[in-house]
Amino acid sequence: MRVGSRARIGCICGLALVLSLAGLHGSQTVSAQGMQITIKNFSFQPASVTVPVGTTVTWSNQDSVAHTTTSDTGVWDSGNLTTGASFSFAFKRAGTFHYHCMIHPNMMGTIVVQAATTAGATATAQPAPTRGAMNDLHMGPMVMMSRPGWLGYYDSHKDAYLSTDVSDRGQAVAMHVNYAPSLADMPLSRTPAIYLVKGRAVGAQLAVFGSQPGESDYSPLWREAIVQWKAHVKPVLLTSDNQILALAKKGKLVVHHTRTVLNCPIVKVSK
Ligand SMILES: [Cu+2]
Repeated sequence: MRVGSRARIGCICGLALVLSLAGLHGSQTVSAQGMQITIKNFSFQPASVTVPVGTTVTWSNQDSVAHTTTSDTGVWDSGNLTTGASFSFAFKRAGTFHYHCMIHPNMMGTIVVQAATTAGATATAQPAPTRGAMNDLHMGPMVMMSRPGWLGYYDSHKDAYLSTDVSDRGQAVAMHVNYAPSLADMPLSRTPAIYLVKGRAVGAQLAVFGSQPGESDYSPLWREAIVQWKAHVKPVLLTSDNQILALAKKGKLVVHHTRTVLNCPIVKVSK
């Protein structure tokens, strides 16, 4: 829900980290020997990766249906990958390579291939590119790091976010994030909602945010609202909180507001 007068689109980099989230796509992980991308739940996971030149990227299909990994510009095409099948491609030149699934064109991904000197295989200390207040606070040199991220909807566009801590122990284990019970003490009024669809949903469903950076009520601490479609209703793609609340009013779905708080900073806002 848009609360502020204008959404401020700009640098929302964290102070200490430069997260090389490429574009607006999801997560990334870099390993020295190669990059593994899983095709699962009708998505490329991670959807965006940054790798050094020379990296071999391998896609493995773990879905029950066939998919392809197909370069938007004809650089590679796996053909149909059935369940359990994989395809590898060695990236010999730097550049940004967008790709998709031929069968499900809404499945998209990006491979950013960087000159070897700029893509660290592990977190590497780099000289801070700018001098400023943070250097006066003795935070040391900036480091580059890669970590998983996700995409979520806010007012019908996609934002990229991280998930780092949750107040529920079971979810912490399931999501591989920190268990932080004290997050639940955050006042309700200070935690905008993150809507998570449970059970039946369309394949491309993502989390839906009730705010984003630039809005007056934005906070990286979100109160989980669980959305469930009524049994007789055919799910549609949910992309905004207004849409969810309108459908709830019409009796199409149920929104269950929980006391669980998630720390999910939005790190990239799209227009
Ligand atoms: Cu597909």
